[in-house]
Amino acid sequence: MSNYHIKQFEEYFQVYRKSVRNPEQFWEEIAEEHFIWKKKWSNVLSYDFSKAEFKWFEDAKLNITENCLDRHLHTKGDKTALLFEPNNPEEEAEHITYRQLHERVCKFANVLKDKGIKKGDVVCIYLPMIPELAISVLACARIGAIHSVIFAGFSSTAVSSRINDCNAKMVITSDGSYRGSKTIDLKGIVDEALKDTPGIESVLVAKRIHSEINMEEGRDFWLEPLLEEAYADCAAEVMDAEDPLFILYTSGSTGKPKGMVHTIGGYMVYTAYTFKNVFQYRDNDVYWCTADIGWITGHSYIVYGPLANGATSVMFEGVPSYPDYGRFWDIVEKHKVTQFYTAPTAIRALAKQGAEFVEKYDLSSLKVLGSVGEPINEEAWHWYDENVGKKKSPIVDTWWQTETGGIMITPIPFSTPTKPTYATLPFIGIQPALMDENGEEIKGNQVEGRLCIKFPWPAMARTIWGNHQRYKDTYFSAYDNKYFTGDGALRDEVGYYRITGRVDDVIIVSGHNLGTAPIEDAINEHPAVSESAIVGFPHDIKGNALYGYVTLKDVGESRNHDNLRMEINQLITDRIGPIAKLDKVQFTEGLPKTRSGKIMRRILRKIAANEIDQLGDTSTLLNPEVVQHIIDNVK
Ligand code: 6R9
Repeated sequence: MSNYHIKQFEEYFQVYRKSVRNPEQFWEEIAEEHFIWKKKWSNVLSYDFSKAEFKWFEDAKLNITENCLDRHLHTKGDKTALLFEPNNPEEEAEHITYRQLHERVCKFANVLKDKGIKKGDVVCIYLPMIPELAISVLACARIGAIHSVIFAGFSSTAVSSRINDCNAKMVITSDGSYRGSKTIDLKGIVDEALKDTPGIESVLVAKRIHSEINMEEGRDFWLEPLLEEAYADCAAEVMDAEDPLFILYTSGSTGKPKGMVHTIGGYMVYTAYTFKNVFQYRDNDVYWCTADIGWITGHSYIVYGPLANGATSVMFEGVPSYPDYGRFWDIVEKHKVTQFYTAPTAIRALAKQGAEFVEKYDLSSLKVLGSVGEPINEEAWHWYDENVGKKKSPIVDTWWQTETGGIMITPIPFSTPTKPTYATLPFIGIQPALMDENGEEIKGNQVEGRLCIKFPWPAMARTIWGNHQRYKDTYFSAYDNKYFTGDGALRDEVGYYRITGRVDDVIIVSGHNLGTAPIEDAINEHPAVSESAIVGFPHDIKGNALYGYVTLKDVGESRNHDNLRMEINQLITDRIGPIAKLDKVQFTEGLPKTRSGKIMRRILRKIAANEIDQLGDTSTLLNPEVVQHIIDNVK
């Protein structure tokens, strides 16, 4: 018997030990007993850290949508699979049963086929949080097309660079989206992006806001009439466990987007297994993850993990502040949500509004609260615990990444005693290690270091699309035989982990990972800018906000600085999206550099955080005098 559902702390330790003593046997049992395969694997795991090659369930054949949909039809056909809560609370929520979802996915899959999409083709999805987003993701998986979802807050330039990077043939979008009281012209953004994407053959457009949009003859098609005519049955393509399921872009240390590739078999097994245990999902529960499907959290824990377990998964189109700051709690009460999974930035924003927005609603249905995306600070943790969980619902602070595919370090609710700001213990099968600056593993407790994982796990990303070397360099070169996460962490006296934050060039703003390089590239495009450096600084709600240090060319010196600031932020909005805008821009004569010409961000970070007494040694700089100049002119 496999250990699919862990219910006690003692059991966690037993299963954990089993999973690391013999990982292959452990994962084989889970995979065999809880999923449907068309053909079994010849080998559970083969790997080579030095080549960054990892294969799970090699030669096995399956289709993930049969595991997420077809197999539930007999037992749960009439159960709600997706519960869609629209932006406008006056609009009725939509309960999509497993049977209906199966039919809608099949129809959508047939539309994709009609438009020439085949197994292995890449389809970009640029949609708001409406049912068509989940349905189109699953429709791609049904026919073996690779989905590449682009968060619908990205700009046209970001969209076109992602489309071109993965050679997508099709874009799926909508006429627009609702966001609180605003509407966004998504199709207009796509039109702009497609000026520069020769590979795109067709665009499918879902109707959402009923706005007048441009439809290009022969390229753009309204989705609804095609779906109406489509046949409601579509055989699931037989896929290899190691075929790509999707590409999802994440920020890196260069301006080029990093398309993380996840494959089917291992991802399915791991997301399903983590979902079941981290949320302790039971049959009649209503689970809600507030993330957008444009991020990994939505892929793994709105779509695949929940559906593979036959769960009811809420999909919310709107924002936490509309029509007021009680909206999340209104939804919890209305749908009797049992598990609620959100991000610290949302918790902080809601906490700031005061308790009256929470107190108005009956939150007694809640059993488990989750947090993801960035470290949760102590104050936010307690607010969540007291006001939302009423000190009865365990908080699972789940640490993981786009690259890891699923949750890696987390409490198991009702088993692991929680501790504020600690993600606690590794999930089953996960072997963390803390490394020092010399590349040695730091053993024992009450230590701090760089977080690595020293054994493969089923949901790890397999490569970066079109650039395996970059995958190897980024994740497997810092330390031998280990995956390097880019995060720092500490391990306390009992072995609990606390993630301390990024140790690389990624800054997490409101839970969104932003690479400094692409933002600096955008700023440097401004004709008056000579050089720039971005750092994060603490922010009440966003966690971090962006501080830009910019040096100007001679031509810029005389320009009005406020105008320049606006132009710089406009460039960032155009190239990346409004999420990457700078809160502060300081114009400076120079940037502190090492003798090898590297910008010393450590110093800039301290200045931005107003910790000028902690600058450390600046004497080794090439230009130490510039530091005082920057301090004297802090924005
Ligand atoms: C799932 C997701 C990954 C980065 C990660 C880390 C930060 C995520 C966290 C956390 C502290 C947590 N992060 N969860 N830090 N505690 N519970 O967010 O993926 O968007 O790729 O971000 O987010 O820095 O390395 P992704």
